[in-house]
Amino acid sequence: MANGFSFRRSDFADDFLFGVATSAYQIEGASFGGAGPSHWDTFAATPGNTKNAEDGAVACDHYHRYETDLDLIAGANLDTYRFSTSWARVMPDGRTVNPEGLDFYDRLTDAMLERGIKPMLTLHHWDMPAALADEGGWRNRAITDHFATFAGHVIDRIGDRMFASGTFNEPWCIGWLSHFLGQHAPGLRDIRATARAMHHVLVAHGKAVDVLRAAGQDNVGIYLNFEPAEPANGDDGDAEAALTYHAIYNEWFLGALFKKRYPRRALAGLEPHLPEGWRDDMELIARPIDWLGINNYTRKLVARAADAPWPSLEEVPGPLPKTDMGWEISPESFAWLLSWIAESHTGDLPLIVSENGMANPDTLADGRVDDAARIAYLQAHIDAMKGVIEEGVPIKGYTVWSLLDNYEWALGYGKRFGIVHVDYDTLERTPKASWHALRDALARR
Ligand code: PNW
Repeated sequence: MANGFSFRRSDFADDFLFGVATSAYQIEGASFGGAGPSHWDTFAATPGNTKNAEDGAVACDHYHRYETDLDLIAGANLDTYRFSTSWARVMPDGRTVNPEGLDFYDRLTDAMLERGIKPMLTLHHWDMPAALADEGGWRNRAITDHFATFAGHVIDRIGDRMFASGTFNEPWCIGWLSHFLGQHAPGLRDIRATARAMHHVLVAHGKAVDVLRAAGQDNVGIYLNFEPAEPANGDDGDAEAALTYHAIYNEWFLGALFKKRYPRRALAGLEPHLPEGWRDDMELIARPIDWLGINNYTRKLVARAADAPWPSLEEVPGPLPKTDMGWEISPESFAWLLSWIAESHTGDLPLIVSENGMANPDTLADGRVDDAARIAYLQAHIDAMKGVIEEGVPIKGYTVWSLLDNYEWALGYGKRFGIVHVDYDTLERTPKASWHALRDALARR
């Protein structure tokens, strides 16, 4: 396997942006700087919810080490850093502002600019103040106004220096993964809660877009995650199941944002549970945005599960090589996805690949981490993306998940996604082979 990339920066347009992505709860250390408890702290405190009951209390201690981390970004010749602001750090009880929290993001922003790094903001990457979660979280429509208020505080403080401002990371995870599959906070398995969460997060997005526009933001977007779904077998039942999976996962949010409607196959199960008057929200949800962020790691094989309640489907293991997450590696599906999004929903709207990468059991030996598998994964996906760009799809940037090994949510610290290794005893950072390879590729013209 390769220990370098074959691509070079000059394979892409001069203004194409390469970067890395992280999120607040996964790296900062939630116990520092006057942050309030988030629903991830309370979720992790219940045994069985996360591996070894691990939480983000310390994580990578990025709160104190952000300058070192930004040096690593600049040192790899990267152009942009996709980071998130912690709602529970900025508003510890969900209602009062913690000045220390805003001060941190102000320092972080200036430190990016000093290093020539373009700040790409995610307002919310899952750490909701526990006080608001206790009031029903995404099930309660009142959350949409709380979120708009939070968005206003952040933008008033750092909006003037953002290159791009996105509202949400992965509404599917906030809705389906957290309220139907029960894998993320608040850990519910409830179709009614799911429908409401999947709608309210979009309403909150629309309200936040209005707040951002009123504050003068002109590069506003949202980050959605996608998984192309294919039938496990050739029979009609599996084909139906794959289409339903596709509707829930890939079309629900895109449909609302770009067509002011939800896909029929997903509505079949969710409509009875949506809040009354939901159709009246579609204008607000579909406020024009300036770009779409696309997160993708894998595809899914889907089979019909006749005995299960709606949506009567199950994921089945596929034949392709897998990452340490058990996720199949499929650059072909990634290429299909990028074309499909543009052709079916976004047209000429600029797209950013805002997460792509792999977990690998990277071990540190003699001060080196040889993550050749990650280099191969990234090269294959960058090649696939390049092919799609050549077909005319307007992809403007690519940010690798992730800068650092970090807190992988319910899977704790066991899954390593970083191009930089983190020793969780000493918190020492060691650039992996992929970091060195990226630095070299981005210097080549
Ligand atoms: C994304 N799934 O999460 C998140 O944006 C990151 O915070 C995370 O670390 C990264 O991908 C790697 O997992 C996902 O179960 C988590 O389908 C789970 C799923 C999808 C995305």
